[in-house]
This record gives sequence, C-alpha cells and structure tokens, in this order.
Amino acid sequence: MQKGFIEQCEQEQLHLSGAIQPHGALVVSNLQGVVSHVSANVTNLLTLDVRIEHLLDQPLPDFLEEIHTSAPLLNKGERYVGQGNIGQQEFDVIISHNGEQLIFELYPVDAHAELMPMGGEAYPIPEDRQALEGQCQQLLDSLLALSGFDRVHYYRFMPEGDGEVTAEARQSDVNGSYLGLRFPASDIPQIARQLYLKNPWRSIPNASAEPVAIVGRDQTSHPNLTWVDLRSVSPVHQEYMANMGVGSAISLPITQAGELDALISCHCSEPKQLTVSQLQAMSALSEAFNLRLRDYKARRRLQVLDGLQRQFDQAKTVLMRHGELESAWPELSRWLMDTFSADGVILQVGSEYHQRGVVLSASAVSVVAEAARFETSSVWISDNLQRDCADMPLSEIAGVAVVSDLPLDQYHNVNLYLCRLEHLYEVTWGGNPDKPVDYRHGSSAIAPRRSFEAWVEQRVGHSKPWSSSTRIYLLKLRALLQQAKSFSWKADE
Ligand code: BLA
Repeated sequence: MQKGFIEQCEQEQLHLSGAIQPHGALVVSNLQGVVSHVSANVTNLLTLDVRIEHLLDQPLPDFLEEIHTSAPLLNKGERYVGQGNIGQQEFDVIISHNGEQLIFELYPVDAHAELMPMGGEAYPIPEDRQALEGQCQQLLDSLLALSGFDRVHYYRFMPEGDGEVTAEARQSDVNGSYLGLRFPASDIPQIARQLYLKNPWRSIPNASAEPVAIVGRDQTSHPNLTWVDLRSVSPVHQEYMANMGVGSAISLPITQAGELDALISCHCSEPKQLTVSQLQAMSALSEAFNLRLRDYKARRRLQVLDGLQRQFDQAKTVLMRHGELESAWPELSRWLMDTFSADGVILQVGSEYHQRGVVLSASAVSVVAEAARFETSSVWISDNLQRDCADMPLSEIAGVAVVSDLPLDQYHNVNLYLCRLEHLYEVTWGGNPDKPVDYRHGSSAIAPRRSFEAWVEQRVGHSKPWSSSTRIYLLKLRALLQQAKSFSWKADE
C-alpha cells in the first residue's frame, strides 16, 4: 500500500500541474506571440481593466511585447530575465521557451527590496577534501547571510538516491540540526529531480499558499511548466514542508556530469519572498562553487588514475620477476588485497582455489558465480551478498568484486574474487525511512511522515562500500593481465 503511494507520487506530472504559485502571474503565448493561456490572477496583479477571456487569442500586451522583442531569440529550455513596468509598477519578467510556447513569468518588484551584491566570489581550486569542505561551508554561510533564511543545508545524494545533509549553516538563534541525517530517496521524486536539474533555482516563498489556476481556451491540455519557477507546488510536498515546520524554501542544484549531485536547500520558518535578482545572486554563488567542485573532482580522478597506474606497474613487475603465477601468488595476492582494500582474495583456476585472507566458502563461491554469470562486463560487484544472490549461504563475507574469465591460463577458466567482511554500521535517518508516509486517522488519505526525529538504523549484511571507480579499475586490471597472457599457474604447464 505504501509502495503504491510512492509510485503514485513518482508519477505526479509536476510540470503539467495547470497552476502556479500566487506570488507572480503567468502569460503563455505561441511562438508568434499570440496569447494562449494566462493565470487567473493576471488582471489583478497587472491591474488590467479587462476580462481574462479578452486577453486570450490576442497579441501579447504591449509591455510584454517590448520585453519579448528586446530579448535574444530563445531555444527550447532557455530563459531570459528582463524588467518592465506598467505605470509605476515594476516587474521582473522571466521568459522561457518550452519547445512549443513562450512563457512569461511576471513578478511585481517591491521598490523597497534590498539590493543584493551579485555573486562573483572567486574560489581557488581546492587542494584537498578539507579545503573543499571549507569552501562548501563558506558558500552556505554566504547564502544564509544573503537570503536571511533560518537555515541552509548541503543535501548530497547517494548512489541509491537517498540523501545526506553533509553541511549546514544556521542563524545563531535557530535550534536543532539536520547535519549528518539521511533522508530516503522517496522524499524527492525522480520527476522533481529532473526539474531541479534543468533550472537554476526552485523558489517556494509561501509553502502553504493556495495555487492559482492557469486559464486557456483549451482546458484539456496544460502548458509544460518544466522551465517555470512559478509552477505550483505539489500538495504532498506542501504537507511535507508543513510537517517540517518550513514556511518558505529555496533549492539550488549542484550538478556533476549531467547528474544531480546535491541540492542546497534553504529554509525559513516564515513565508519569505526574494526578488529574482536576489535568487540570481544566490544561484551565481552556488554555481561558482559547483565549478570548483567539478575542477576538484577532475583533478582527483587524474591523481587516482596516476597512482593506480604506478600500482599496476608494481604488479606487472612481480609477475615478470616470477614468470608464473604460483610463485608470484603470495606477493600478488597481498597486492590485490592492499590495492582493493579486500579482506581476502581467491583466484579460481579451473577447479582449484588459491586463496589468501578471509574468503567465501567453496559453496558460497558457486552461488556468487551464478549471480555474476549474467554480468556482461566481466566485473560483478556487490556490497550485500544476501540481498544480491539468491540462496546465499550465511557468511562473514558480505561484499565481493568478481572478475570473470581472466585471460591468464590457456587451459583453464580463471576467476578472481575479492572479498570484504561484513561491516556493521549505523545510519541516522531524519525520521523512519520505512515509513515515508503516514495514514491519516480514520481516512484512506495518505500524507508524508510527520516526524523528522533522528532514527537510527543498524545496518547489517553490508560490507564497506566499493568505490564507484572499482569497476573501471578491475577492468583495467583485466586488461593488464591480458598483456601478460603467457603466464600460467605453473611455468612448466
Ligand atoms: C520536493 N523534497 C522536495 C525538495 C526537497 C525535498 C529539498 C525540493 C523543493 C524544496 O526546495 O523544498 C526534501 N527538504 C527535503 C529533504 C530535506 C529538506 C530531504 O530540507 C532535508 C534536510 N515528498 C515525500 C513523499 C513524496 C514527496 C512521500 O516525502 C511523494 C512521493 C514529494 N518532494 C515531493 C515532491 C516534490 C518534492 C512532489 C517537488 C516539489 C516541487 O518542486 O513542486
């Protein structure tokens, strides 16, 4: 039942909500500038003395046409930020192109709004992880100061989609910390993540605001609001924010290699609206950090590959010196355990097992081999064998990396098993992740969980996680051994 609800949430078409948040108004036109939809609050917000129906199928109102003609030609997914005014009232206008339509977001500008200094902070490329973490903290502190919000979190995604708050900045009078807490993947559906990937910020100035409908002649199809920040907020998320005590929220994406790596999530307990230029300033700051993070990761990858190449050269030297596997095995197996932080290693040559350290039993090896048989890339990795292998016998080994069909022996099939012991550890969740939803008393309606109290899970059955690069490294190892093809277990075989 809960699962069904999560699937339901995953299917919510957030970009086709047919409504916006009420702090701005929306005008949608076709690419020729003929209005097809407007938000129901448009006449009010623009103080226009016309009926809404009279705006439809008409050319854009003059002040929008002016901004439109002064804007560069947009392609799908591009945005332009401009300003305009009707009488004394100034507006920030964001124009975006959704592939079929131009969408104008109109935000009245409060003449008294504070100006915010534009980003422009130049971070040097961080030398090490500590310097990187320092810059991240500096970014959160700046965002906290610039926004005047209560708290700012760096919410980093794990490979399985869960996220963890890895850094936090709070106003001095704000109690309670989310630092170190993990939240389940279902807290942010995939469709929402795709939207955050495509936009420089997501701003929700009033978490409990009533949405405003978008009106058009054709009410059967809604305009695609993928690039529109005014897009109304999912009722599920509104309830989530209420349960968390959040009155307004801003999220900024941290993207790496086209993936959402983290969200910077800013909270205020009260509704609070920032101007478009304030949001731009915050986005520029986080983007400056994002670029440095990218540089840091690229350099780190090169350093690791360089180190690995040197380690591989060592292994090659050992093999060359011995000229056969049997006498090289003590050194080679030690090298494998050190290089891949394994607790044990098995080299299976035909029906013979050569092993070192703590390893799987022979019957467990055959179960693992069966699971690995379907892997097409010749490397199969698991950090939880009980979960990933059917009928896995109990074993103190919980994680394995298998390299199949090593080209080492012309007579026998050779497989390598790197084994890791079970590693018991605790994960502290922000609320029970097994109960992402609550059932409302006496009704079938369902809502996000209410409690975000730290909830400690004892994780059993896992080994220490294999790094995301392990697969590449093992494929490289396989290629290296390919060059050493002439080896066999015994030189005289
Ligand atoms: C969106 N959920 C979000 C967002 C965050 C979170 C950051 C982005 C929008 C925003 O800025 O608020 C979750 N917020 C968190 C987490 C922390 C935080 C984990 O501050 C930790 C500190 N939510 C649920 C369930 C569903 C759900 C069960 O808990 C439904 C399956 C849905 N979350 C949901 C939806 C959105 C969302 C639909 C998109 C909201 C939008 O952009 O309109």
